[in-house]
Amino acid sequence: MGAHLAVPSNEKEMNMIVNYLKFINLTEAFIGIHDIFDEGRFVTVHGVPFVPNNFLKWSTSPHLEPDNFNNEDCCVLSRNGFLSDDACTEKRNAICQRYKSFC
Ligand SMILES: [Ca+2]
Ligand SMILES: [Ca+2]
Repeated sequence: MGAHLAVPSNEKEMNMIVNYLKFINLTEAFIGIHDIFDEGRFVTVHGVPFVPNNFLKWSTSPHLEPDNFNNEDCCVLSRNGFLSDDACTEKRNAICQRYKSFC
């Protein structure tokens, strides 16, 4: 029944999040990937190492991400579909994910 910061697990989920960001006119939002515990080793909220894939990649413009600028340990997904590290203390919207419960 719980929810957590979203971690898109396929292209369909990724597109759903990006389309939602566009729909509510947000530039970016936090998702469930971070390197809080071990700098440079990004993991999902499930504790699984994050490896960029064909649908979820680091941003390369205007500069290469992740850059850990001022110790950024949380990740935001932008509406252009790319990932950046960002300060966990930034006041931003977050995309959460909840699973259907089975009765
Ligand atoms: Ca970091
Ligand atoms: Ca960054």
